Amino acid sequence: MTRILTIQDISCVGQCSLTVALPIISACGVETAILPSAVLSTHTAGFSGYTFRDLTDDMPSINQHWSKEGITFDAIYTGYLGSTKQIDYVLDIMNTTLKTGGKKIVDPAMADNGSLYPGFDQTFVESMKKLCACADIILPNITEASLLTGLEYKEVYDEAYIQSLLEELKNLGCKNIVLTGVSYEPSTTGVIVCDENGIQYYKHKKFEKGCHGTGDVYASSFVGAYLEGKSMFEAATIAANYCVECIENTQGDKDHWYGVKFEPVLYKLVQAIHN
Ligand code: PXL
Repeated sequence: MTRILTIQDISCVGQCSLTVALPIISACGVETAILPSAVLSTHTAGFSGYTFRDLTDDMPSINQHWSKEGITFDAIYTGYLGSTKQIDYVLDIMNTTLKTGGKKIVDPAMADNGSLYPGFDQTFVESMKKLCACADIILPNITEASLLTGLEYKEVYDEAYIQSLLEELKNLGCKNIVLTGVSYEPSTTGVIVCDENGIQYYKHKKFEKGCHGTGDVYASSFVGAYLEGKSMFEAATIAANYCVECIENTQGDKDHWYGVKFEPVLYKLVQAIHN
C-alpha cells in the first residue's frame, strides 16, 4: 500500500486543505499521514476574525521523531503552508523522509483571482519558487503561475500567454506542471498537463461562479488518482471531472458558500479511479 504525507493547514471549518485532502486521498486507497502547517478556526476567504496557530516550530522535532522511528513516505504532497520559514523545514522533511524515487507534489496554494491570500507576501512567493523548483509535479492556478514566474496576471489570454507561463515555470526548474483554470472561452475551462512529452489540454464545463476549496479538492483527487497508478493526464482528467461533480452538487445552495459538498459524490471519484 502506498503511503503519502500531506503537509497543509487544518482549517477547522470551511472544507479546504487537510479536511479535504485526508478524506479524499484515503478514499482513493492511499494511506495518508498528515502534518498540519497551522490550525485556523476557519479558512481565510470570506470568514472574518479567524484564529491562526502557526505550527512551524513543531516541524523540526516531528521530523526528528520520524527519522528516529525510520518512518518514510512514497510521496509528499504540500498545500497551504503557514510561513516562509516553514518552507525550509518542508524541504528538510522531504530530504529525510521521502523514499528513494518518491514523488514531491507541490500545490503552491497562495493566491487566486489575481491576488495573494491574506498573510502572504513576496518573500513567501520567493520561497515557494524554491519548493516548486525541486518538486516532481506542481499544480498552480494561473494567478500562482504568474506570481512564480513574474509574468503579468491576465484574466483574458491566449495560448501564447499560457505557453509563456509554462516556459518560465520550466526555466524555474519545474519538471511537470499541471496548470488549472485554463479557459479560452466563456463556457469552458480546463487543465493543462505539461511534461517531457509535451502539452495536453483537458477542457470541461465552466460554471458562472467558482466555488471556494476546489483547488484543494482538485489537487487531492489528482494525487489520489496518480498514486493509484493513473498517468498524470488521466489523473488530471479524473480530478477535473470530480470537481465538476462537486460544484454541480453545491451550486445554488446559498448557505454553502464556503466550500464544496464533495462528500456525497466522493464515490464517483473512487469509481473513476478503480473502474
Ligand atoms: O484552499 C486554499 C486555502 C487553504 N487554507 C487556508 C485558506 C485557503 C484559501 O483561502 O484560507 C487557511
